[in-house]
Amino acid sequence: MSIKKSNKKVSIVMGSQSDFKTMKLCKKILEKLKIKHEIKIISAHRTPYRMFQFAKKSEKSNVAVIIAGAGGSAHLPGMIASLTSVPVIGVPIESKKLKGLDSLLSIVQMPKGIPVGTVAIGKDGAINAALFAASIIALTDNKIKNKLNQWRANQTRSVKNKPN
Ligand code: RP5
Repeated sequence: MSIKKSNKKVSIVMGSQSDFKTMKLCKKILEKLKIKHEIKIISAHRTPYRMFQFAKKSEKSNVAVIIAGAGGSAHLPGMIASLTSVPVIGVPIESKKLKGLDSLLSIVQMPKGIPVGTVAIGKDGAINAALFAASIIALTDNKIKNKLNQWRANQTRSVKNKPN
């Protein structure tokens, strides 16, 4: 089966401005891989109508993957996933008091019926969320597939044989 260019974009959303120091790493990776994306602050509890409108519109807006970062009682990824069939990847933000364990458990423990793909807490998670989104887009976009393979090859090359 030949893979065609899909021209899909990734939506990066987060519950607060304070999440951006983590979520900007998602943006950085998507930029490197030349994947179209948008970035927004959407809070499930502070801006519930914004969240509803965003999620409902996502299927018609050429969004292939939604990456949602949230901290604490992190219901944003699950709430968005309940409103759209676009795949949602949740990034547990490292919270001050519980170091992100609260965020991780909130996101990963979705009851059956509405899945949210969950990555590691904090910056590693943000990077992996972008790479995972890239893998999903690469299924239907050869250019992105090549970019992703190149990125991985560079990573492999950067690992030294011996420590110094
Ligand atoms: C969550 O509350 C956000 O995702 C953020 O991680 C956390 C704290 O938000 P701020 O008090 O920094 O705005 O909704």
